[in-house]
Formats: sequence, structure tokens, C-alpha cells
Amino acid sequence: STAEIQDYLKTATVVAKEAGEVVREAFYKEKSLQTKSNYADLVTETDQAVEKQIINSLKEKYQLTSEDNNQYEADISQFIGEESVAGGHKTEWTDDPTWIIDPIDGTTNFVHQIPHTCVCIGLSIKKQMVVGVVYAPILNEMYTGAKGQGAFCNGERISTSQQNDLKQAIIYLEGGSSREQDVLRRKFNIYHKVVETTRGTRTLGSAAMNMVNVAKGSGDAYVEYGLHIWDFAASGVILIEAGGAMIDPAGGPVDFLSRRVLCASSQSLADQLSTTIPEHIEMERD
Ligand code: LIP
Repeated sequence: STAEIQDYLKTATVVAKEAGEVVREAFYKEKSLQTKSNYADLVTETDQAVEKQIINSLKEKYQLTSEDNNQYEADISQFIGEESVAGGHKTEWTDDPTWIIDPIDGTTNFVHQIPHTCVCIGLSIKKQMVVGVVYAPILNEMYTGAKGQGAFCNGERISTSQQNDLKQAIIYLEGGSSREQDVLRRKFNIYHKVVETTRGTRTLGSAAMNMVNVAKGSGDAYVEYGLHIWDFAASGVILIEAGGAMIDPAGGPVDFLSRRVLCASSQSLADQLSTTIPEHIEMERD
């Protein structure tokens, strides 16, 4: 129901804000760092601590304290978190209500003190994204969206540019963290074509930051191959609620486990960008 969704959104906002304080506190300090798949794929102690904090807060609210919240008791039992998956949990996405968490999206920015870094919390019900919160604590931007209820930044309604002409569009792209020659070669073919056919490209270093910027009309589209569900689930709700379109880069509906996404200010721009891309990289699925 609408009231339930609003309650989930409120909770996610409070929890993201608390998590963001931890990120802000750690931002200018020395970080304890590890690499994951390669030297460009980073995790810090803060990523891990913040993910635990988020999961514990959500469990406390929806599972353990059933007395003060009996109507939602045990409603939410599933979690997909970037660092839990890195720690060996497989990504299992079911029809059950599921919180999808990226404790720090833009970890590399966080490590290098570049302010485009954010906490992402999304909620899916029956594999439909219904709530999305993206909080960028250094920029002091709180983005929220809930299905059918609009998208907001710090409480102000946001909407996409509605740009329809690729030649006048700004496109966000990412180099990503894969260092495989074949993936890089394909990505840079795409990059070449996008630079050639548009007004310009930008890279913020965070999928979610790219997407909330498209959502608020700061830039017009974003495409990436190689990301994961936690990088774009929460920001996807915000983008759609802001009037944008989110598709599979090859066209058709987005597939959250396919590790690729194309977002744009409008469906028409999304389709144009999709057909401009010379080849669509198949990533190993989550
Ligand atoms: C990052 C994504 C970004 C991608 C990076 C990385 P993380 O997520 O937001 O779009 O290019 O390789 O995956 O690891 O900072 O949460």
C-alpha cells in the first residue's frame, strides 16, 4: 500500500542519513583499503562497517522490534549488499521484499577524497523496485524516490531534462573496474562512438551519482557495462520517478542481474543512444 511504501521510504532515508554520517566522518581520514577482483576494484573498512550498520538498522526496525511496528513484522527479510556478496554471499534476488544496498557507491572517489560518493538503499517487492534513496554526504544531497510518488533532492521535486536530441545531449560513461583487455577494447569503441555523436561525455565515478544527475537534469543519459544491481537499483527508482527512462543498453526492459544499464532523460533519447552504440557487451551475470 501507499502508506507502507511511504514508511519504507522514510526508514530508508533515516538509515541512509545515519550511514552517510559515518562516510562523512571517514572521508578526510586515512583509509584501510583492500582490493577485490583487481587493483582497481576497492573496498575499505568503512564500506564494510556501513553495510553492517545499514542491515542492522533495517533488521531492528522490521524484524526485531515487532511490538512497536507489528503491522510490518517480519515483512522484510531479504538483503542484497555489495560487501556481503563480496564476502561470499551469492546474489539471490527473489519475489520477497528485498533491501538492495551499496554502502558506498563510488568507493574509489571516497578513497581519493572526490566528493561524488554516496550511500544507496533500494527496496524491491516482487522484483519491482519501489523505493530508492541515494545520499551523498559530502555534497549534502539526499535523493529519494518511491513508486508513483515522484523524485526529490533534499525535499525538492526533481525532473529530467527531457532532452530528445542526441547531438545536444551530455552522456555519462564509466571506465569501470574491469581490467580485461577485451572488455576495455569494446568499452572504448563505445566511448569513441558516443563522443562522436553527442555534445559531450562525463564521468562521475559512481553509477548512482551519474543516475541522480540525469534524474535532476544535470546531463541527459548514462550507459555502463559491468556494474551490479546495488549500483543502480536505488537510483533507478529516482530516475524513473523523475520522468527518465531506464532500459537494457541493447533495447527492451532493464535486467538488474545482467550487469548493464542505459538511462536517459526520455524514452526517445534512450532508444537513440541504444541504437548508436556499435556493440553491446555481454557481461557475466550476477
Ligand atoms: C562503482 C560503480 C561505477 C563503476 C565502478 C564501480 P562501487 O561501484 O558505481 O559505476 O564504474 O567500477 O563498480 O564499487 O564504488 O560501489
